[in-house]
Formats: sequence, structure tokens, C-alpha cells
Amino acid sequence: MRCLLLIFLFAALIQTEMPQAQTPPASPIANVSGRKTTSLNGAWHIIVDPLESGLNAKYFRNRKPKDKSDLVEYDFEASETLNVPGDWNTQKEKLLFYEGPVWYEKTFSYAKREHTRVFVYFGAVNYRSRIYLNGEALGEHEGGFTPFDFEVTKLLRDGENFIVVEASNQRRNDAVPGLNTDWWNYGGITRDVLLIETPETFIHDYWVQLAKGSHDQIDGWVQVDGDRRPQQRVSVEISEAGIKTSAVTDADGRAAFHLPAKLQLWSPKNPKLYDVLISSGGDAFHDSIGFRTIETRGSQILLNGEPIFLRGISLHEEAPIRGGRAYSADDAQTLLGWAKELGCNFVRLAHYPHNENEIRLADRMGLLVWSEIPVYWDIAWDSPATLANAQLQLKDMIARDHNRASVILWSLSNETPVKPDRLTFLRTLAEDARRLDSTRLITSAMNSAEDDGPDRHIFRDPLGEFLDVLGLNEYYGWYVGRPEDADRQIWTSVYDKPLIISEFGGGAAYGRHGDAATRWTEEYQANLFVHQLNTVSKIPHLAGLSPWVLMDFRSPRRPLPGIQDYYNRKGLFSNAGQRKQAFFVLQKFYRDRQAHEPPLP
Ligand code: GCB
Repeated sequence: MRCLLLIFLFAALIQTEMPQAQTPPASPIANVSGRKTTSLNGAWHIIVDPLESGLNAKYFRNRKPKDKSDLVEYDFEASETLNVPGDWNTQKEKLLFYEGPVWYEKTFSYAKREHTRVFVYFGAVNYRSRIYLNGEALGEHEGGFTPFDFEVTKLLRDGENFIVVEASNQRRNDAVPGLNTDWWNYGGITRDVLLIETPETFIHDYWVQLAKGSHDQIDGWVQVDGDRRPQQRVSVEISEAGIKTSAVTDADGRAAFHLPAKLQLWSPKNPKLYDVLISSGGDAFHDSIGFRTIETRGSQILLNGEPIFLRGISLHEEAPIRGGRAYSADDAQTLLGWAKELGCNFVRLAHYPHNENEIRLADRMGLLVWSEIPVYWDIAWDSPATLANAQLQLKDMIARDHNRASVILWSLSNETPVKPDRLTFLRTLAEDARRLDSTRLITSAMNSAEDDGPDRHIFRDPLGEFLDVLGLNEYYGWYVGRPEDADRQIWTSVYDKPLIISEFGGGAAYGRHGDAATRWTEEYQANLFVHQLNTVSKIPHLAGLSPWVLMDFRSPRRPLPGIQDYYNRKGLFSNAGQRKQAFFVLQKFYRDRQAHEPPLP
């Protein structure tokens, strides 16, 4: 009896220690920009539904009264519209602070084609969505920054169709992120909506990258989807490098290949991309792929085998000047262009996966990328559903960008509290990330350095054991002490691993001037940067920096009138695109550093 009880207790312990993940759905279709698509962007009708009556009232049926006595209490056609992609908060003033469901509807016509499958693809909907086509449910999705798709081949009609989406940005304790963030909870269909056409059997995903640690071997696979997926011949061609190979898929539709390749390596100095043609049966498309290696050696990060210092900046996906969630190629161009002007070779894309167009631009511009999932501050560490949700967001982030040379770091989290259930959770994510992509480095941003005597700090967070690169956020001169105090601080780490100061910073309202001791002035912020750069340069394990933050961004936690006005003012740029004094301090620091760096191969 006692033995049984022990077994039961042990099983219960394992259950709580290692929550069981739900089986996640298949990853979204890769490389949508290389495929045949029809855009469903543009004006969508909307109904704001704060009391959540839409589901009971079946808004998804988009019903019209049958006759003059029929009661229907909604009418999409007569309702106002929102532009897709785009958040609702900045498109309609009355929705600036709105958190809850909004129903979207769009009517479109479509000419069906034989032997063609069609998928509806969403770049991102924040946060939870339910999708319906012609009155039928397609499915649900949770997670505000990763893509998803549903097959609609059978439900799609030749001629007129309507699609309805219920999007809700309601915050929840067990969601990812949880209840508290320091960014605006922009709701809505924030990225592109596309219909993707494919042959009946088609290439769903592929991996074409250098083998881990190798400069002259490509390791890859192609995953084919469809009834005829076994025994399909797939081929990969990089004509500029004289490479052409083919392989045959196994019973699951997967074909792996391994081949020698003589390639120019991708780097910030030479962001060389190759045109890669991938084909199988009736399916063929191109992608632009760069080839490089990324590893660590002790406290160094090695790009293509050589040490590199990451001259970086953190940024939110917030639209410069226009405001709201960034979505366009122009938005990405402005943000990354500013990072380049600052002297960066690296960007930390905080705190969630950014738009695919931004990562592809980083590939072209030669900016190294830290990409993160929104496991932020305290979340429901002991909830199996929360873990499954974070696992799915991680998997979809990696699936979307695993062919991008710019991405070198997958980040699991930001500033999470040190406690056992958090460690179990994040360790599971680290193991997932390593299994999904053994070629990139795994990191997290942490604020868990401990006091180690006066002005001494030691990093020994147990999470460090499961990471390749450690991210440390510290706010000397802003939340702790005065800027001058930063000079005396000594930071050490028990891990012989590269350390990135993933955040430091302070607030300044553009155009507000005073002496360097006066908060919110540009002089205060610039002085803080001088002292911070002085102190962090002395960290023995330092491999890079990504100060907080490129541009002012909206945050409901920042109400101070006349200064913050609901913006986090730690930007080096104002949200209107003006450069603050601290911008020039960091630019000079990066330029001087770069001048002393050995040239990269
Ligand atoms: C942090 C967070 C970041 C905040 C920043 C701040 O430590 O990681 O999301 O916005 O501090 O401004 O306080």
C-alpha cells in the first residue's frame, strides 16, 4: 500500500515538474513571399464586441434578414471598417485603450482552379483569434506574433466568399505574455492576410543551411505535404554556386540531403544572399538564403569562426512617425536604417517575434538578429497550457525564420523571476529550441544578477546553465542609483559564456533640456549612456550590447503628463523620429569600437 502511495506521489511529482505539452498543430507554410498568393489585405468591416455577444449571436454567419419581420441585430456591411494589416488602437481613437474582442469581416471573390489547394494565411493576429469561412469554423489560434494558416480548399466557393475573424486582445494570467507588459497591447489583424495557392502535393517547409560548424557542407531537408508525399523527387539548386542536388522523400514526405558547397559566407560586412530554387513535382519557388556559422568559445561569440562583438540596439515593432504596430516594408526600412546609422551590426527584436519582412531586411542589410518569444516577467509557470502555448510560439518563430542568416539568437524570455517552476518551464523551452535548431544560439534576457558585496554583482542565475549566451538587463542610473554610480559597479559571472548587456537605459523627452542631474532631460540620458558604456566595457565576459531602446514606444504604464503621455521615453529616437543626444553618444562609442575591430573574413 505504502509502495503504491509512493509511486502515486512520484508520478504526481513528475506531472507537476514536467508538464505535458499538448500536441501542437503543424507549422505554418514557409516562405509565403515566394509563393502564389492573393492578398486579403485592405478594408474589413468590424463590430466591436466588449460583452462577447458575437459568438452567441453567430456573427460568423454574416446573416442578412430573410424578410422584413426577421430579427438580425448586426450588419457587417453597414458597419465601420479597419485597415488590415493594422492595429485597431491607432486607427480609431475610441479603441486606443480597448481590450476585448472585435469581429472582422471581408467579402471577396475567388476563381477556383482544378488540382490546386488553397490556404488562408495570417501573418499575425493579436492575441487570440477564431476564423470562419462562409459561415463555417476553420479553427482558433493563440499567440499574437506568429503566423498560422488553415486549408480552405473545400470551403472556398467559386465566386463570392466571406471570411470572418474574431480577434481578441483580452489579457489573461495564463497567456503568453501574461497580464503585465511594458508595451501597448495593440489588438487586431496586425500582419498580412493571404490566400496561398499550392499544387495538391507541395513543399511545405525546408531547411537549407550550413551544417553545424562547417563552412563547406550544406545540411538540409525538404518537407512535402499532400496525399502523394512519399517517393517524391525534390531538388535544390543554387546555380550561382554551381550546386544542384536531388533526393527522394520518405513515407512522411521528408527528404534530407547533405552536400559539399563552396560559398561566400554571409556576414554584416558582406551580407551575401544566394538565389535558391527549391522544387518538387509541380511545385517550385525561390528563396534568398545566406550561409554562415555561429558558435561560442568560452566568452566569445564566433561568426564564421571569428570572434565578433555585437554592437546592438533593442527595438520594439512600433511604427516610426505614424505610430502603432509596425507592419510595412517602409516601417522596417526606417527602423533598421536607424540601427545602421547608429553603427550597429546587431538588433535585439524585443519582446516578441517581429514581422517576417523585418527579418528578411536584416538578412539583406547585414544585421545580426536576436529574436524573442513574449515570455515576459511573471507568467503562469505551473500551467501546462501556458507551457504548451509558449512551446508553440517558439516552434512557429523558429519555423518561420530558420533559413534566415541574420538570426543568430533565439531568446526564450525576458526578466523572469528566479524560482523552480520558472526554471522547469524555461529549461523545457531551451531543450525544444535546441532540438528544433541545433545551429543557432539560445539566450534569455535576465535581470537576476545578485549582490556580491558593495558595488559588486555576480550572475549565477541557474537558467544560465541551459543557455549558450547570457543576456543581462541592468538599469544603473535610472531605476537604481545615479548615472555616476554606474562607473563603480563590477559585474562578474560564474559561467564561462558570452554575456550581452541586453538592456540599460533611461528616459528623456526629446527637446527637454537641463543639467545632467535633471531627470527626463536629453542631458541626463546622454550622461547615463556615457557612464553605462564606461562600466559595461570592463565586463570580462562582454560579447555585445543592446541598450534600451531605439525609439520611444507606447506603454500604458507610462502616464506622466507632458513627458511620457503614455510613451516609454527611453528611446534614442523620439517616436516622431528625432535623434536625442544619447543617440550620438552611442554612435560615437560604436564607431570607435568598430575602428579598433579586426576585419571579419
Ligand atoms: C525592462 C524591460 C523592458 C522595459 C524596460 C523599461 O527591464 O525588459 O521591457 O520596457 O525595462 O523601460 O523599464
